[in-house]
Amino acid sequence: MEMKFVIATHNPGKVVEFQRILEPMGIEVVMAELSEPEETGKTFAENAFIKAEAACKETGLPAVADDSGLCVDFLNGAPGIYSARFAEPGKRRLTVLEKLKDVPVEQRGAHFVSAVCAVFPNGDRIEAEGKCFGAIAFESRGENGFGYDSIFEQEGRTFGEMSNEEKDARSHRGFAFQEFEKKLREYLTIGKA
Ligand code: ITT
Repeated sequence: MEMKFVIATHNPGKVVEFQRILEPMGIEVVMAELSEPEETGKTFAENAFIKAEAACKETGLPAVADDSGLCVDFLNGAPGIYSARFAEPGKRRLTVLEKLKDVPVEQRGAHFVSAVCAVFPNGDRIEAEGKCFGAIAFESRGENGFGYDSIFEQEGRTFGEMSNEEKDARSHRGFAFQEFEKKLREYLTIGKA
């Protein structure tokens, strides 16, 4: 498909993932100097829309954003939409590990959520969401990925220990963009009809 999107994120870990997921779909990814809008939404989807809309308005180009986070069962879903603002920078993973220090394996369930939103200059929007389920490890393992990847595990391996392909095939963002691709193709087909 022939499509160009500004990627509305300031997170370098996400930039890498947006590029490697979107480019094989035939989507050209454009970087721009963007201001950081306040994420005042109450849901992942609302915050994704806020970021995509701001970037679209600033650049005049279609823009796509992701709002994501880690929801830990034992912490009643925290940090959730506050994942990027939870604890001090550099201490977020350790804070989660510390809070779950004596929590047994059966109670360490967690999931990641990614809400993706694209906004077009005419105001149209496409939304998609992905989730993936796993558990909080007892210690940080693996160097790949970013954010909470090294403490989130599935079948005994953390996302930090997986290759890019393995993560994308099972991650919240991978699933969100699979749905996004479907909806975008429909949108483009109908648009041309
Ligand atoms: P932008 O808003 O600029 O995109 P951000 O980092 O502030 O960047 P979010 O508000 O969506 O993004 O916060 C999501 C946080 O959740 C992010 O900073 C990570 O700590 C964590 N997170 C999201 N997806 C993740 C992933 O695939 N692996 C590990 N951690 C992830």
